[in-house]
Amino acid sequence: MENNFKSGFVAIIGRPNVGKSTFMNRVIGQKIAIMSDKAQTTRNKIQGVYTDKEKQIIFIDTPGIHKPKHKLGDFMVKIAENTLSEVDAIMFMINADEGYGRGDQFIIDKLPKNTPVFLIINKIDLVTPDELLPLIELYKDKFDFAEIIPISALEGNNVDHLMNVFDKYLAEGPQFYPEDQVTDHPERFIIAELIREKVLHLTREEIPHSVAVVIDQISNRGDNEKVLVQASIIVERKSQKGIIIGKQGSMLKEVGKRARQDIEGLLGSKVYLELWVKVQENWRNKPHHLYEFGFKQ
Ligand code: GDP
Ligand code: MG
Ligand code: K
Repeated sequence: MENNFKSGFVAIIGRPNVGKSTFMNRVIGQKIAIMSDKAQTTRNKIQGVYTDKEKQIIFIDTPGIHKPKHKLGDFMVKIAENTLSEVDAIMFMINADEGYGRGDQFIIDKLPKNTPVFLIINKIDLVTPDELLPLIELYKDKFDFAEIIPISALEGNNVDHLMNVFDKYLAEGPQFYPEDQVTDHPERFIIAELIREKVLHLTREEIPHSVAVVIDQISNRGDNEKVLVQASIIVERKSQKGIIIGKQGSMLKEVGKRARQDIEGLLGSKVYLELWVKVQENWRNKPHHLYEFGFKQ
């Protein structure tokens, strides 16, 4: 079994209300229902982890690319684009009973050419096959989709098929998350991602995307039910450390302030956040660090 185990990251994108959360809840199942409830109330990236005997898929949400009407900074979109080019596959979800819209064009324009994109036509329970075919033809012209798969996330039609199709696109890889730890581990990962996001937002071009965040500890402080989160921001060079700390610690303070607000939203409690910045040269080439930081190669 261990020999051929596959794993990978899949980004889910699409306009609001196309059924992304419904799909996640169906695929992830009851085990992390509580977790996915939380995920919907926040802007975090990790939506859920699917594990079976043969594979593990980490589904990632890329919020920056969801909101074409929003006044997004170029930088936010860039983060989303980078995420899209780093994953193993992209699920671009559309609504079977809605036509092609500007929101869809916005997303299609941002799709990378080097990552397989699945067009997922959701809510097929609402349409007839006659209505489905013209929609498929329309989208076929817009982009070179690796797969076009109609599903009903609500009723489950064709979802098993979709999960099998992923096998073709995943490489052999480790089980990043223990099967029975899905409620706990993703939370740590999400918190790390939230902190990393703030670093990227605030530091702009000077800091490459090679920044990693490790959660050292999450515990109850005992006073006022505050949760203590201790985390390290890992960079590759000393100069980067200086930038992240900022003048008299001002940058790190701002990162901490913004991250704390998001983490409080995620956990639903007051948070005391302690951040350190550490230099770890060349961490990207060390497999055990990749695992620890929740990255894939
Ligand atoms: P998200 O914003 O993309 O995460 O969309 P949600 O998962 O929150 O779904 C938006 C609405 O569409 C909800 O009312 C869902 O019940 C509904 N929905 C999702 N998938 C399906 C489906 O396959 N068929 C039908 N009929 N409704 C669906
Ligand atoms: Mg949702
Ligand atoms: K969502």
